Amino acid sequence: MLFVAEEHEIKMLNFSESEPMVFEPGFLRIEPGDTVIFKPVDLAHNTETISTMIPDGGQEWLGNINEEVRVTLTTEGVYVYQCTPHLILGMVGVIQVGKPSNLNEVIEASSNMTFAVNSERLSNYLGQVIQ
Ligand SMILES: [Cu+2]
Repeated sequence: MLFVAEEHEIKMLNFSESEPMVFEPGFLRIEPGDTVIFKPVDLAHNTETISTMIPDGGQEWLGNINEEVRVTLTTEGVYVYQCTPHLILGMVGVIQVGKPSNLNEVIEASSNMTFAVNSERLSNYLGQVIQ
């Protein structure tokens, strides 16, 4: 079978259908070598990896506010990222790249995080990871 790398878009939004301050989709599963593009659809958001919640050797990224970010993920694992100004509002997202070898470490690290609102969001996303 021929492997073709794909591109996936994640929108940075003030509102999705039912949730405020949200990445859409907030959980994304891709194959190693695929590219993710973060689209600043609404203003005042960014995307930044949480360094304790990515796989060993995984790519980190840090976007400016309102900046479109394009990242190709080749290292397998679970990546958690945030919108820095809205982290306290639970504006986080999860990308699963191939096998989720670091899932337990990420779940453990997530237990140290506190959010003012949308506090179930991160655990909901992590619950969608497929072993
Ligand atoms: Cu934001």
